[in-house]
Amino acid sequence: MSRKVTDKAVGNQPVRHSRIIIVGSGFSGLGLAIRLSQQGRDDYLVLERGHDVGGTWRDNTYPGAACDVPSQLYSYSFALNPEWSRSFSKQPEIQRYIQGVADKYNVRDKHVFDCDMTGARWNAETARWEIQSSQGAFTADILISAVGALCEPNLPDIKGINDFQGEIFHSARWDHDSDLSGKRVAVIGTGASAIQIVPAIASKVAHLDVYQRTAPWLLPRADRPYLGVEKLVFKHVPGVQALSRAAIYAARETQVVGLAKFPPAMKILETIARAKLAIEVRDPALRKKVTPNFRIGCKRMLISNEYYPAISRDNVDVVTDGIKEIRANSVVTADGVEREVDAIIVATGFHVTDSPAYETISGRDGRTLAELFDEIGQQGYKGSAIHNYPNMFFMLGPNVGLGHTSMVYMIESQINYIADAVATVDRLGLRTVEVRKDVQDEYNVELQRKLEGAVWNTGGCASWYLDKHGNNTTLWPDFTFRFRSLLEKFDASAYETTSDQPTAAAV
Ligand code: N01
Repeated sequence: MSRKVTDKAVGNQPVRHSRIIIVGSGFSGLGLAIRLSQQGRDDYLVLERGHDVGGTWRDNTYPGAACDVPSQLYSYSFALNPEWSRSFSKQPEIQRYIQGVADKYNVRDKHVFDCDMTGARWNAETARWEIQSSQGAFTADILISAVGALCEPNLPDIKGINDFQGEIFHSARWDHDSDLSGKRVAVIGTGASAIQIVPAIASKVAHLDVYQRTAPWLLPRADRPYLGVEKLVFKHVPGVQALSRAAIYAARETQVVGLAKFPPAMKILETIARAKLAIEVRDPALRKKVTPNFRIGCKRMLISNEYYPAISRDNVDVVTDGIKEIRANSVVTADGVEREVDAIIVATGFHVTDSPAYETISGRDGRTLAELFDEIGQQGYKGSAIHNYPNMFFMLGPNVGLGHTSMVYMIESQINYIADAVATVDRLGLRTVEVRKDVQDEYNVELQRKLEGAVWNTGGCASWYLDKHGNNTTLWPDFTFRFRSLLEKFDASAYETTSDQPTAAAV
């Protein structure tokens, strides 16, 4: 821990140097910052483009936003919250929880808020990352990307969309000045965000058109408020909350059998989903429209008790003809029908495998991550390192995503690994550390082998889980406890290292 945070001027430009720079302060960046602080470090900074911690939970403020993983599990293991108001918390409560954790662990003063990283370039001579940002230049010995996968809104390339004269905004950039009451509204998309927005606005708009490209599978949402007595027990009886968390974890983990190992087992969930559809959508024509045509689990399974009743309302239409163009005040579908609207909500997801952030990071050979991924697809090692990007680690990198349980569990696994990596670099006096190409290649061959039979690859759907090469570069294909044990310790032997100290050797 020799090099600390310092300011120095290069020419007229002040350059701030920090031993470690974390980019992003959502669940992953914040959690890692807390761990570094707990290790007694103060030689790190967190650059956060927003004005607060929270990441996707700060940004997604659309009506109805809530988590589809129970809060007992969708929270840090080191900061259990006995005060959750319900089993599946809504966005404001989750955001308050994250803010509270940042305060409790006193890491806010390690943050530079409103600081958008616009570029990062590896300088082999100085063995440092040179970072450009909206708040000037920084350098770091170790750079950690914690920007997340669901942060860059994906705006659909629909003819005329820029000429629309009414209100138009993405689900993750909700315009709270907009009052949709009594208006004719279109929602484009029927993913996890849209199925929460539609019930939240259906009763107050005059008319709602839901533009569905692919019908999603929906399962029941076992959501309920916690009783006061339950909260008291969580708070005062040791072990009960941890036990509840473990039970939720174990129940969710059983889904891996069907999702990744033996997709025919997904029939059980499909039967439940079909029954729900039959009960909640009474109109046969509408039911036919919203019946999915792929195996459940291939795309993210959604949970809602309110979506089907909402689309069954008289003032809601599900439109399945593709959108041909958007005009000044209307949406026109492929069948030539023009529907007038006052507002359009674009709930079309995020740039996951083609994040614009990748264009800003240049590695050892000068290539950006975007160029590399364009050629070979998103590939990394343990979701945490990428060959050609020395002294750089990734939170939520390639193949860390999940469709069935809490991402916070994966995040904490990566925190273990990356915090240990940084400690190892210090302990061994390493100047550079870069994952070996042969190790990374072998890791990815094994990942893709496991994914071959998984429902995401074989279930007959198109999804953002697969990249343009047809590879699943987003999801972890196994039980999550295997990921946890794989990342328990930093494996320096998988890395090429150089050293300041001639005697240092990889362990
Ligand atoms: O985005 P999505 P999301 N024209 O990509 C459609 C997390 N999350 O924001 O299925 C017309 O899932 C697209 O159609 P299709 C969660 O991880 C969690 O809803 O590709 N339609 C799809 O219907 C989730 O997976 C929570 O055919 C177009 C929709 O838009 C992730 O965020 C809540 C289109 C996009 O669905 C993303 O969810 C919210 C086009 N050009 C989000 N392009 C919870 O925890 C896309 N679509 C509850």
